[in-house]
Amino acid sequence: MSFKSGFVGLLGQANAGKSSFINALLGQKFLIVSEKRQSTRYRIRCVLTLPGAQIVFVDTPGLHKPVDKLSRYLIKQAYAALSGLDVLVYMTEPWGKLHEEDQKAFEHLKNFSKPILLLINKIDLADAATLEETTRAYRQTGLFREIIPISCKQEANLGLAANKIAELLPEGPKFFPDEIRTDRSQEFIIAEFIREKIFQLTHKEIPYSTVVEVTHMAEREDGELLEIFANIYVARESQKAILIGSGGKMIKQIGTLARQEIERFLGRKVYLDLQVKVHRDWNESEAEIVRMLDRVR
Ligand SMILES: Nc1nc2c(ncn2[C@@H]2O[C@H](COP(=O)(O)OP(=O)(O)O)[C@@H](O)[C@H]2O)c(=O)[nH]1
Ligand SMILES: [Mg+2]
Repeated sequence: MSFKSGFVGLLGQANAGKSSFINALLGQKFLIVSEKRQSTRYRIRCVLTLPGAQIVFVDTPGLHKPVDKLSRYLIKQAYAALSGLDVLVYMTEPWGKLHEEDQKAFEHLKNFSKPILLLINKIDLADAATLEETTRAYRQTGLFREIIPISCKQEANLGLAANKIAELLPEGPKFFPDEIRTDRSQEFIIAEFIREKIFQLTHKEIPYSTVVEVTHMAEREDGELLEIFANIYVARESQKAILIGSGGKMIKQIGTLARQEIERFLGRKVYLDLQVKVHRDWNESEAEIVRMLDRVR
C-alpha cells in the first residue's frame, strides 16, 4: 500500500476541544487547553506519523462572534488556514441540533472542495438520544464525508478518527521525520504553557490582553537547572497590577503552575522567571497585533 500524507485543518467553535484532540492523539501536550474561549491564537502544526500515513494537523483559532480587533483578526486567520488543506476536520459538540454558529461557519465551507469530516466531541457529556439527534441534524447538511462521535476526555474513538482522516489523505511523501511532532520551537511551547496558566487564573479581559515571550533559556552553571526567562506583555498599567496581584501573589501562582507544566514537558527541573511589562494598547490595531503575536515563533 502506498504512503499517504497531507495537511489537515481543525475548525470549529471555540472550546469544542480541537486542541485537546490533537494533544490526545499525539500522546503529549503541545497545545494549550482552556475552559475559556479563544485560547488558541497561533497556527500550530502537529505531526502524527502512523505506519501508512502522516497527518499534519493545523490547529487554528476557533470560530466565534468577533468581539474586538484581536478576535476579528484570529477568525480571519482561521479561515485563511483553509487554503492548502487536504482534509478538513470540523469539530462540534452534541447539542442535539444544528448549532446556529456552526450553520454560519458552514456557509463558508460550501465551496470547499476537499473532504470534510465531522467529529462530534464530548460524547461523555451526552446521552445516546441527544447524540443520535445531533448526528442526524449534521448529516442533513450534506457537507460531511464521515461523522464520528468521540471523547477526548475518555479517549473514545480517537484511533478510529485518526484512521478515517488518514484514509481521506492523498498519496504523498513523509514531510517530517518520525520523531518530529510539532513545527514550533521549545521556547514557543513554553511561552504557550505560561499563557495557559494566565488563562486559568485570570479573568475578564486579562487573558486576552497578554502576550508571552520567552527571552532567554540557558543551563545553570551547576547543570542542575534550566533557567527560563519570559516577559508577559499586557496592554495597560491596570492589567499589570492585576497580573502581579497583591504582594505578587498572582504572578507567583502563575509561575508555579507554569513551571510544573514546563517540567512535565521537558522532563527536567527548571527555574522560571516572569516579568510583567506594559506594551500600551497593543491589541487596539491589527498592525500592532501582528507585530506582538509575531514575537513568539
Ligand atoms: N467533557 C469533556 N470535555 C472536553 C473534551 N474535550 C475537551 N474538553 C474540554 O473542553 C474545553 C476546551 O478544550 P480545548 O481543547 O481548549 O478547545 P478548543 O478551543 O477547541 O481548542 C477544555 O476545558 C477541555 O478540557 C471531552 O471529550 N469531554
Ligand atoms: Mg484550541
